[in-house]
Amino acid sequence: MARKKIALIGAGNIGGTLAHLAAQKALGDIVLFDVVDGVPQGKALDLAQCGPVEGFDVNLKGSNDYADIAGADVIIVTAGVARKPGMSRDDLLGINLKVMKAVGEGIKTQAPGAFVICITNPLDAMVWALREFSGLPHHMVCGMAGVLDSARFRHFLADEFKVSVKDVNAFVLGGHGDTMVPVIEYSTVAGIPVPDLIKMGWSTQERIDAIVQRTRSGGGEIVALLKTGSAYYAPATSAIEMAEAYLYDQKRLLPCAVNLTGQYGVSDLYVGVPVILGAGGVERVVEIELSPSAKANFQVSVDAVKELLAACKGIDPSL
Ligand code: TXD
Repeated sequence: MARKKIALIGAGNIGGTLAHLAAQKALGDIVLFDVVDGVPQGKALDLAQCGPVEGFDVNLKGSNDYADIAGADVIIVTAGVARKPGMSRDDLLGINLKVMKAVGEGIKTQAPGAFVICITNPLDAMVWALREFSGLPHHMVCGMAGVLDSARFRHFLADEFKVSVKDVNAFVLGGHGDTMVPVIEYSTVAGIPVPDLIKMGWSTQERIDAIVQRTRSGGGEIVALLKTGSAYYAPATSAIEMAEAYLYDQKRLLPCAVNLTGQYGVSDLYVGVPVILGAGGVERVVEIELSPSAKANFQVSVDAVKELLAACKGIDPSL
């Protein structure tokens, strides 16, 4: 059987980390693509030289030519620019929208059968635009944010309860950003919901509220510390978890940004909800019962994503 092919569009901080993880896990041969000449080639060569030490023997190639992603099974997109001082959200939207157009067209011509995971921010709008530009079926295009946001929530909860992160499960819904919705009713330690743990005296509502808030601004906390960029280790490993679910038909239930067709009362919008990921891509959207407050928060999040899409359509009338 031929090896799988993993194409990584964008060879920046997350792209490089994705390539390293994908190589260590031998997910397939890897192509790192970027518009900057030399960077994907340099990273691919550097990473290939990890092979003899780490014991992986997948091929790694750096490229500036979309022809090299031809036939990819999985594509993970991190291409774009980050917000810089003085740049408005709309400026960023305009730039990354153009990037999604180029990437979407590259995917359409070279790898229309791929499963595509978008990471570029603003996530919920960019994954929607990437799907539009690529023309791929909706179930083959999704966005990574929920797995990362839940991982952050799980880390903070494990720290609070002084238990292993392995036993903490957490749910984060909605758009990626300040409006995300960490759902504490569905967040558990080995099956015990967080509200019960509060009743058991393991924590207080105030402390859990603070953790929810810290999760919402989890990305910003890291940007403030790094100063020159945003988080990349946890974002990369989160996207790899999604890629593995597809490649190995794991039927994982993971929070991903997917196109909704009426679920949760939402249509024609990419937003973070629990889904089953397997060999069929996004195989099923799982509709869970939300408390009135989670429902209200989810609506705020949906409205924020709608606003972003309206801005995208204003910038590019072809959408
Ligand atoms: O949860 C999430 N979804 C996120 C999203 C968590 C963290 C970071 N998130 C976003 O991912 C972040 O706001 C960025 O939009 C992306 C990528 O983050 P990364 O840290 O990897 O950014 P870099 O290091 O700036 O890398 C971006 C690369 C860089 O090498 C550019 O040269 C390249 O993208 N780039 C392009 N590649 C291909 N094609 C085009 N057009 C292009 N334009 C820029």
